[in-house]
Amino acid sequence: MSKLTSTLLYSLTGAAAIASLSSCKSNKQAEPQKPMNVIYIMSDDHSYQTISAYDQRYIHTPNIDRIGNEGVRFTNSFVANSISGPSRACMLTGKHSHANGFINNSTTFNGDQLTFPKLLQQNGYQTAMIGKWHLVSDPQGFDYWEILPGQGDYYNPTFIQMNGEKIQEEGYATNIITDKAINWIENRDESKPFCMLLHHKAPHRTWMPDTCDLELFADKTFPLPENFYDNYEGRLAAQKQEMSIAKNMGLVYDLKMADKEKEISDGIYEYWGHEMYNGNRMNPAQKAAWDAHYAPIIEKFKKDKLTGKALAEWKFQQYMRDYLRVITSVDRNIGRVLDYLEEKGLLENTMIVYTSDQGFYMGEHGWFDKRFMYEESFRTPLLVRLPGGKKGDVAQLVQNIDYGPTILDLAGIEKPEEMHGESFLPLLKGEEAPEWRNSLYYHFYEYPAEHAVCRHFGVRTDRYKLIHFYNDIDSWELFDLQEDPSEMNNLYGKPGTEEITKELKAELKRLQEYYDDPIRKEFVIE
Ligand code: SGN
Ligand code: CA
Repeated sequence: MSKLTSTLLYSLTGAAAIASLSSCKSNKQAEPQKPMNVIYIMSDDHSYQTISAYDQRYIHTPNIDRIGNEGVRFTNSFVANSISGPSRACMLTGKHSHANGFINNSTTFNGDQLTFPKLLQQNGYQTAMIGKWHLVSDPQGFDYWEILPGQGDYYNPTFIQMNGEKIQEEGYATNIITDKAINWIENRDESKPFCMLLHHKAPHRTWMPDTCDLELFADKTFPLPENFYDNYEGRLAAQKQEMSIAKNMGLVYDLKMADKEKEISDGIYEYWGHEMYNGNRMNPAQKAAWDAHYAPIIEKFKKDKLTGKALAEWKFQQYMRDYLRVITSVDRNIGRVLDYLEEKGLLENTMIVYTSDQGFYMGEHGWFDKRFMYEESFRTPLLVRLPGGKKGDVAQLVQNIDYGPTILDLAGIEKPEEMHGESFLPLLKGEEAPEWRNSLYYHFYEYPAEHAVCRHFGVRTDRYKLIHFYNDIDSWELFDLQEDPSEMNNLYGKPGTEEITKELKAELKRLQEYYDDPIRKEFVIE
């Protein structure tokens, strides 16, 4: 591939060029530009399937939808590495995992490196980070931060404060994180623009609902995804994974069947399940509400003695109900933030982002969790409301490495060269689309580890996906997303795919060079 044609990926102008373009575009008297605030709301493991702006099968999320309805819904939004810490590091640094160093959840983030909040802070923004952080080292670049230790707890969560002190708050995490965020905005220094990162713990495993939401969806039966009983034929890594609802989702731990007699047992983190649901985490009122809901379900579950498919499907239904209850609380709390901003007149000068650290499986392929470069976990929801900006869908391929450059662009700060991502601000403004990337690069490293998803890297175009699984496995997968959106039919090596395989391998190789991923020296694509 020649150097010229290799600009397939980018010919996007830098922030400075965009600024100068827009400054000479119009000769009408420009309104005095208020600096734009930013509220970046990110949940943990929130699937696009469970946001009604994307999918109406399961739940109605009016408040999250509002962000998209009054702004932009990205229909092709992806992460660079589908797991929490790494995804957060990509988002903060604008760089792929190999370059920011946080490749898996056992890494410690090098907080001395450049991040977009640091640049905003240096340029007069007031910055804050509240909620799940998950990068081990203390946050840097924030005037204020208050974070959950590790994954944090749903009930009566502990927070680490800037002085290193830990405090335990009474209540439910999603409400408390929202309270803290609103409180910080309310008491900020109004002479400066602000950027707040509001990071929910919800809806991360074990999907514990707030007491007021426990009865929701109780009578609902959700349709099983078509490929719930996938046998993973032709997909070796999928055969090795341990994220199956039937086999790896715990009755006690995940599905709250923590009976006092401890008769229900499947060996999956049971001790921790009993600690969470029968230990001292909840206060008496919370515990009473919890038991009022789950005790009759436990009793019936014991009586029914389900096995095989009936048990797998019961697990799926319980999982869906709890997950959607947790989403209901996220949606309600986003409504609180929007109402607050509206009341304070801040909707006019604040860009609001809603996203997740990655997607999640709602039973597709029989799974929960994420990690794979398959669509459900590679994609992530992305809704952005920019005052005065575009309303509608944006279909360009965007990735979480683009968030930093976009927010910097909005603040008029030039993107540092080391950032891999690109500003999609022009797309948000509805300006004539700049030439945009035609392919995305992905690299997942967390193996061996929980859920046993093999290491892999790959490339996705608007139609095709090529993945290479490596380490203790050496396999390729090729999917035609147009013909096979559920990625059930691995076409790699099949007659007739030679040409497209060659093209995708060349593109993958080019991306590894472009982003300078050292894996290309260990594994040469041929
Ligand atoms: C925990 C979960 C896993 C999950 C990882 C990563 N187990 O280890 O199911 O895949 O987090 O999730 S749990 O028993 O502790 O819930 S991530 O979103 O934080 O990366
Ligand atoms: Ca996550």
